[in-house]
Amino acid sequence: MEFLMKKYCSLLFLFFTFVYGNAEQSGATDWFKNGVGYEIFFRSFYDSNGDGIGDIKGLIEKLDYLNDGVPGGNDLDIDFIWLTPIFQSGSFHGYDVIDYYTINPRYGTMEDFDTLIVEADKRGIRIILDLVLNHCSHKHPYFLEAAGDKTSSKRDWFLFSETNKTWMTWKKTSWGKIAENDYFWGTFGLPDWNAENPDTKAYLFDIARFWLAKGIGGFRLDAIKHLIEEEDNGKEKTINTAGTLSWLRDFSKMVKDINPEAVLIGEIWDSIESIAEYVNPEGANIDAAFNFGLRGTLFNIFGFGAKMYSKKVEYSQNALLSNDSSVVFSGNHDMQRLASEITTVDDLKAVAKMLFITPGIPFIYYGDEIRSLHSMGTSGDMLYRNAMAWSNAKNAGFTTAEKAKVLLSTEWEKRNVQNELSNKNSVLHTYIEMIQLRKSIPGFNNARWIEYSSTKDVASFFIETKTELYYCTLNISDKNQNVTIQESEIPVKDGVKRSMYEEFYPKHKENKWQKINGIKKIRVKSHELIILKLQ
Ligand SMILES: [Ca+2]
Ligand SMILES: [Ca+2]
Ligand SMILES: [Ca+2]
Repeated sequence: MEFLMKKYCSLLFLFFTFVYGNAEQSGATDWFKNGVGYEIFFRSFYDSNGDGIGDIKGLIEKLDYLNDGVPGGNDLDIDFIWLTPIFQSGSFHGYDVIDYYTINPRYGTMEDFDTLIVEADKRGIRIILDLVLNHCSHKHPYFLEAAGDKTSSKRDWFLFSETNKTWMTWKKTSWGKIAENDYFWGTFGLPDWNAENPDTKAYLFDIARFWLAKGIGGFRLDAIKHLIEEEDNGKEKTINTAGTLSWLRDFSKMVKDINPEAVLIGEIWDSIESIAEYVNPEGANIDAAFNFGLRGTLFNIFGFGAKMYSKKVEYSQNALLSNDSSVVFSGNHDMQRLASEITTVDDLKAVAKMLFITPGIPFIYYGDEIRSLHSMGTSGDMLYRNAMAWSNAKNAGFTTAEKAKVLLSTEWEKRNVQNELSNKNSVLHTYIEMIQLRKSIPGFNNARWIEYSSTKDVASFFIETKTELYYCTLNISDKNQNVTIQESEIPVKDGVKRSMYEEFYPKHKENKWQKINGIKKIRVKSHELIILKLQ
């Protein structure tokens, strides 16, 4: 009950903060700021009761694969899990919530959820819930009431219009027709909340309070840049508005007042400059946001080249000011799977190395670590929200049902957890090794990346943590390459010129500090990562 205990301690902490000032506050989210995350598309992870749909008990059964509670070993040692929506909803994906206080009965009960929190906590894992604040289901009782009666007190909880006004999202109107001269605003076709209405705001805040009281680690804020729409002189602004930023600043304060350890991660699918507004304390003041630009470059790294990736990391860290507000990720439920683009095992390993040597908060999209492919089919989100492949048993070991109610991934007979675990040279073992490597460098998530001499084939850069300086080189090409470090070009750290190096990764038994005299030449083999620690 490690962090459930901490919950009570944090109340004490709040008291002392009040009395003695907030000098210690910065450590409250260290579990997140130093951690590694994993996204689960909930209904596709593991089915415990044979109905063909993934569920909470299924996730509990598989927690040891994610983190067995003992540092090291053949598990991923991840620190937090983002679950796609688990609330009562009317769809496959769950982003259209009907009741924010009820677990989708397909997934289990509230008791199951409470057990999940306890079982996760035993292993040092925190649960991050997907919270959809922008919109709800057409079947949400408040929307039914508001749409059915123009005099309803819930009418002002949504945005209605008598005309199909000109507001646009994605170059088309998002006004949905209810009846003649009666339209509702729905960015995604689902009714947007009028989040600015104080009653609606209080309702949405209460939902967060309820789940925080259950001991969750925080929220992933879905589609949050669309929260509040503004109109000025007849000209609409539907994304990244000042209203959205200030609403979130209030929301963040409420969350931190309840639990200073809880975190908020924004889905702002936008430029790095727009994302920066959300993590800025003067802006939305949330803890972190998904770095979509960086993921795009990682996905296409063999086209763009290693140098462009390195430049992009630098650009992003300069815009965000601090890397520990940048979520770097292998993919998510809205994107092409990594292994569909990057086809060879060696290339996938190189990409895993790049991901885990990038400062920020890393997230793995479930299945990317076992090279999961899309399902066969022509289109649709279900193709990459497919069943986790656990073994080469029936239905990839996902369900004992005759047929899974989610799609199975292509080549699951080969690409599954059982096979990847038993093969020491697998991509999964590279993920495990890279996570361990990352955790062996304290403060890595918030380190600075200093581009040095990258080329299209090789990323060569320095990593500067609070206390240490490392030189890293990663060859993403099929050929061996030579790189050099000029002693005179090593960055000065804390006023000290460093020129001694130790082979940090891979580690060698005969490892001794050596001097770089003038120029050090390094041969970096195809797909190899080398890290030197400098002093
Ligand atoms: Ca089930
Ligand atoms: Ca472990
Ligand atoms: Ca909205």
